[in-house]
Amino acid sequence: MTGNATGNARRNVHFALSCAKLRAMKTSRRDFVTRTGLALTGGTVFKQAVAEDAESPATPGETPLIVSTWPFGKAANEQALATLKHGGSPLDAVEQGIRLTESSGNGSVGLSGRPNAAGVVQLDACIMNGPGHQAGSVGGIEGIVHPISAARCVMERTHHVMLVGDGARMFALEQGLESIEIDSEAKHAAWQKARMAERAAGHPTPASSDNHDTIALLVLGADGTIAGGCSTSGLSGKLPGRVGDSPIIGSGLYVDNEVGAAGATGVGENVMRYCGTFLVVELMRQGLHPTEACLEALRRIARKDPLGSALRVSFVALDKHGRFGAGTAGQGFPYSVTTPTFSRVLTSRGLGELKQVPEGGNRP
Ligand code: SD4
Repeated sequence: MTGNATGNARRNVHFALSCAKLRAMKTSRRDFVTRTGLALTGGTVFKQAVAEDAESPATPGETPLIVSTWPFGKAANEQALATLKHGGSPLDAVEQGIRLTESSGNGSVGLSGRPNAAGVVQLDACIMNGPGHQAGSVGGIEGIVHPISAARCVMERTHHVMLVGDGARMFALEQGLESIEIDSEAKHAAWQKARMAERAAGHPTPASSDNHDTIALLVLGADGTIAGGCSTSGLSGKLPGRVGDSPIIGSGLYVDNEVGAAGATGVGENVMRYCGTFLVVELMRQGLHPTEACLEALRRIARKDPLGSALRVSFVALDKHGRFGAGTAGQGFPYSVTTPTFSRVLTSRGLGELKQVPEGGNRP
């Protein structure tokens, strides 16, 4: 579903953002050293001006602090910051930031994301609120414009944590969330056409392991509360019904208000077998800096996994003290960091070289 097609589709009522009180924000300045480095996204190596997180101060930082995956996370971070400035809570900020990505025409997030093997876009999302350790999630949801808002509704309006498939869609419709009609036949035809065009152009087919990205967005509020969210269309060409790590609490996302938060992007099968973000947060609990926690979690997974460090997995993290970081199993991955005085795409440290390898999972 393209942005245009979304625009043409029939829409239902918009989700109303819940209200929250204005929080004071500190505005201390921090210097970041920038340099040129290599970054890897979707299997493509590119150059950009970056600041390596190894150079960011390890002292308690400026808040609010917003950290997210990939360069497209920067706009989401800035939306999240604006939400906080207008009196929203960290949870509101997470939702609004991710909603921006979901409706931006992003090729891997929202209805403009990657279709599955049947040509249908099935979306995964989850959200967590530090206070009360609340969580909500939707898996394999179809035709809902903002899965992150559906996840929030699950969290706030049901006794459950996760809804999937038709049940998730029916719930989202009942909640009045923005939706489109599902015309699987038309979608399938459009997908086939796009696939043939991609093949003719020599680009990767939708079934390629390089065609997937996820927004995971973490917010540390000025009041010290933490929230996080994650949203994706998942791996392109995935089996219908496949659910990745992104909506799984402790895999694609984990928030512990006493410690910090972590989010994941990459091949979900290589995250969800290890409770990846739970592991990152637990390592931060033991005192590791967010960068080191991300890298140590990746090392542990790599020691066990048949793929070794060729996992195609990256983590972002922040802690209660306002420190942040990221790590990747490859050569460095771009992630976005925003505070009231700073908003930039940085490049993480990595375990090593990225190789073109199978996706992994149970049958690597
Ligand atoms: C998934 N983790 O569905 C997601 C996809 C992703 O970068 O993050 N790709 O497996």
